[in-house]
Amino acid sequence: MVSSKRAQELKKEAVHLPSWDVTFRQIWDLELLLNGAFAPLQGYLGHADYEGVCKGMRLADGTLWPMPITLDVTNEFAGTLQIGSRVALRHPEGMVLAVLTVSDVWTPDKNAEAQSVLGTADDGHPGVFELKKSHPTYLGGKLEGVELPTHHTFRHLRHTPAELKAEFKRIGWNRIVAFQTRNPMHRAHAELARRAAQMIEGNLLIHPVVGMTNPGDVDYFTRVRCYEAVLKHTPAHSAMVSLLPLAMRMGGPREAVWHSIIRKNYGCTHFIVGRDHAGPSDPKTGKGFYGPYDAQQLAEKHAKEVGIEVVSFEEMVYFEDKGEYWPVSKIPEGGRILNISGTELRRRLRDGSDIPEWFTYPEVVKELRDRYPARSHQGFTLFLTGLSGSGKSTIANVLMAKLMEIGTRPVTLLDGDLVRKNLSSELGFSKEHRDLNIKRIGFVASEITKNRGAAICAPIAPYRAVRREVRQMVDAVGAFIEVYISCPIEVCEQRDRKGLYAKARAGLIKGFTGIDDPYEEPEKAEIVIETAKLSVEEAAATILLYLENEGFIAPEVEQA
Ligand code: PPS
Repeated sequence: MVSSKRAQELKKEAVHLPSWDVTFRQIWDLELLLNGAFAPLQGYLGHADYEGVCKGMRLADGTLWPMPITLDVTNEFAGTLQIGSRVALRHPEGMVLAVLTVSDVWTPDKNAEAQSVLGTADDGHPGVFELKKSHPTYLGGKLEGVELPTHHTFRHLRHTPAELKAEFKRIGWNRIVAFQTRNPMHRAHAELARRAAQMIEGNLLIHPVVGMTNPGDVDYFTRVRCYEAVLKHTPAHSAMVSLLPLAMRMGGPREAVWHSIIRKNYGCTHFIVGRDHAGPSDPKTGKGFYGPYDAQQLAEKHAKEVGIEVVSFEEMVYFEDKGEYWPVSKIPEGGRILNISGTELRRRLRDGSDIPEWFTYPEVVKELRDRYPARSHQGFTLFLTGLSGSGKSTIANVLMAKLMEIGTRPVTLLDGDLVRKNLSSELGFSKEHRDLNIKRIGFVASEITKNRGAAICAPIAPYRAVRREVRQMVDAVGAFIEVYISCPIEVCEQRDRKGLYAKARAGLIKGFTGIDDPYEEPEKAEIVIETAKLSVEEAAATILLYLENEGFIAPEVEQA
């Protein structure tokens, strides 16, 4: 960050500079570059540093740094720049946050980056997915910070590294163990963190990530209220909470090393690394992308060089015979243990069933129940995808009528043709426009879902990646139910209610889905309807049955 005098000069200079509006993902990196959490970085990595980091976790000068931090931009924007160009980095609302002096411009090989940094190039890994989604050209260069992004939530829990260090000094803490988390804390986590503080004879910093975490994680508003509740159950003055606005890459071992450097920069002397630190699991197999203790081992290996002590912990489980939490390997043979997995907890919330006191605190249960009401009170999106003429709209209309008849939620139909007349009236059928169209539908559907309504979408949505993006958007606020309206192209073409297939065959429409444009079939749709075999009524009944079985439609007595 520069002085206020220099900031004024930079703001004046920025009027004449090319501007880059930082994306939702980039804002977190920028904040931590500017506030010193990413020290020793002074800006975005140049090409040589980037190569060194990807290949061997080191900057060109040999300094340990595990995660590539670069600014990804479009080819068009990069084309307007030269080495030495200055770029104003702006908040999406327009404020100048920093000025970048470009030292390097290059096109990365994202597959190679993913493979070396995250250990896989599989899109099922959320970090790989985000990486591949980012813009194609990277910029490197030093930054001059004008203004840090402002946060309006939980301001009392926000600190820059310098502020946190000053706070530690003020309250006389000199041995501090940081606990990283992206989940709500339950008794097992609180116990683990308490033991770590006891072991090091120091204090505890609960340091949750509130930037980008794993898709599907509990939103940070809910989580932070849970952390504050946990704090009330810890001895006064022994622990504190501070929020870390980090965009995680979910990179397991490398992420753990990165996290330890960040915690060192925030003034911590110790850092807890538990089982599966920042390790996502493969949605296809359910297995972790990394071994459960890989992250711990790599963090331990580099701890000395980082200058922080890693406090390694294994999984804690509830030892019923003792009524206490113990590390799983210390439980004697035949000892009775209790554990509730994340999946089981979600099930209990969904069904409204009991969440026992040994597992978590009553305040945490209340927060989670408010945030995740039983399914019969949740919003959902039914996302019908399939070829033109497969029957999406007809089925969607019948479904809308039935759901309105049931009457427990407001229902909105976002039919493909209708959307294209209103919301997406200026769009065509290129891949780019189709993706934009689906993102818009997804955005509206997620708003409806968040407000506990039912959204029925019926676009072709031919591309898998954007359907997955919409799924993530909606899943974060309610339920996303993908319904593949499957119908052989020959049958759709025979029906040809709008005469579009005939036009496409005659070459009057170019890029028609199924004829000379792709349709990527869903791989994991919740429901598959074969409209060549079922009537419209049967198709709608199948979908309603699914909603009933999954608890979205409850019996009338329960609704009351
Ligand atoms: S997409 O790909 O999801 O954005 O398409 P969508 O918004 O559902 O719009 C599809 C409707 O537009 C008509 N139409 C075409 N479809 C596919 N390809 C091309 N080139 C095309 N041009 C026009 C067609 O009537 C689709 O409606 P449905 O209801 O699917 O038959």
